[in-house]
Amino acid sequence: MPRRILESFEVSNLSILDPEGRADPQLEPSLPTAKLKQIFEDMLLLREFDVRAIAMQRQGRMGTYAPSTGQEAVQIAAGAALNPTDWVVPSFREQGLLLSRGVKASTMFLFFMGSEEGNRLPRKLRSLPYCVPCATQVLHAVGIGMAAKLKKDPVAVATFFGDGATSEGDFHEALNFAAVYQSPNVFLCQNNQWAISTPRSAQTRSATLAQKAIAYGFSGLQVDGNDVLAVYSAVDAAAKRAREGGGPSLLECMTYRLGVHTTSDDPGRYRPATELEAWIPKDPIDRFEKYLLAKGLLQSDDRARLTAEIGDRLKAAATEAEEICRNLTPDEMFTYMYADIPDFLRPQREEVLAQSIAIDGDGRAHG
Ligand SMILES: Cc1ncc(C[n+]2csc(CCOP(=O)(O)OP(=O)(O)O)c2C)c(N)n1
Ligand SMILES: [Mg+2]
Repeated sequence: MPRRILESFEVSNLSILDPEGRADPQLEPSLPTAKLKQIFEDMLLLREFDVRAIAMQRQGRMGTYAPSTGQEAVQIAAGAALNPTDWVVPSFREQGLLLSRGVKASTMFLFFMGSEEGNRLPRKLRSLPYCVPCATQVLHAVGIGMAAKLKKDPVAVATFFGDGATSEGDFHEALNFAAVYQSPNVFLCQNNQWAISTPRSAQTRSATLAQKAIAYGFSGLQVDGNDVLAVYSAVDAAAKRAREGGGPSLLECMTYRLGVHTTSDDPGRYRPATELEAWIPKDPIDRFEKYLLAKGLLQSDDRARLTAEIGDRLKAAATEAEEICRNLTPDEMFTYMYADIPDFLRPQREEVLAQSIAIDGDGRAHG
C-alpha cells in the first residue's frame, strides 16, 4: 500500500492596517465612531498607566511591575470585541484588558503594590484576577468554558498568555480538553517574541504558534498584534463562534515588548538593540492614530490633550491606592493564601505581630 496524505493544513496571518494606518477596504470592520475613539483612549490609558507605574516602582512606591508598552493593540482590541457577559482570564500583563473592562485604575495599582485589594475584582465584570504562574490560567479558562457550556450560558471565555506559556504542559492539556469538549474558549497568545530572556526561537521549532491548535482539532490564526483592527476582527469572530457553539479558537497575536519584562529585568543584557529599533516604527498607537487622523476622527493635538487628561486621572487613582495601602498591616501577608493558616506559618505570623510592626505614612515598616 502506498503512503497517502491524510491531512494537510494551512496557517494564515491576518492584517488590516498597513504600516501607514491605511485599512484594507475588504477587511475593515465597521465600528461606530464612539467605539473607535474609545479604543484609542484605552490604548493611551494603558501606555500612561505603564509610565506612572514604572515611575512609582523606581521611587519605591510600588512593587515589581510588568509593563505592556508596545502591546496595547492586542489587549485593548480584545477587550473591545468581547461582550460584558463574556469571561476574561488574564495572565500578569493584562492591565489594559482589565481597565477596558471597567476595573478601577486604583485596583490595578493596588495589585502591583502587593495589596490583596488588587485581586478583589467586582464579580459582575466576569474577570478573574491576575495569574502569575505561567499558563495555569489557561486550564482555569477551559474549566469556566466547560461550566458555561453545561449551564447553556452563551458566552465566550477569553484567556490571555504569552509565547513562553505555550511551552508549558498546562497550555497543551487546556487546548486538548477545549477541543474534546468543544468549550467556548478563545485562546489569545500575546506573542511578544520574548519570555524574559528566552527568545521565541528557543520555545518551539513550529513555524507559528497558531498551528498548535490544528493538532488538537481546531483552528488557529496568526494576527498582526500591532494592528488594532485585525485583533478586533479576529477576536470578534472567534468569540461569536464560541458563543454559538462552534468551539474554541487560538489566536497568535504578533507583537513586541518595547520595554522591560518587569521592572526587575534589563533587556539590554540579552536583546539586540537592532531588533528593538526595527519594532519601534510599528508602534500600535502611532499606527491607529494615523488611521483616525486620516478618517478625520481625531485632530493632530488630540493625543497630547487626552494623554494629559489621562495622566491626571491616573495620578488621582495612584493617590487613592496609596491611601488604602496606608491602612494595611504586615500580617495581611498571612491572611489570604490559606483558609486555615498552616502550623509552619503560625510562629512567623506571631513573630510579626509581636514586633508590633506598623506601617507609617510613607509606607515604610518599622519594628
Ligand atoms: C510556571 C512558571 N514558571 C516560571 C515562571 C517565571 N516566569 C515569569 S514570567 C516568565 C516568562 C513568560 O513569558 P511569556 O509567556 O512569553 O509571557 P510575557 O512575560 O512575555 O508576557 C517566566 C518564565 C512563572 N511565573 N511560572
Ligand atoms: Mg512573551
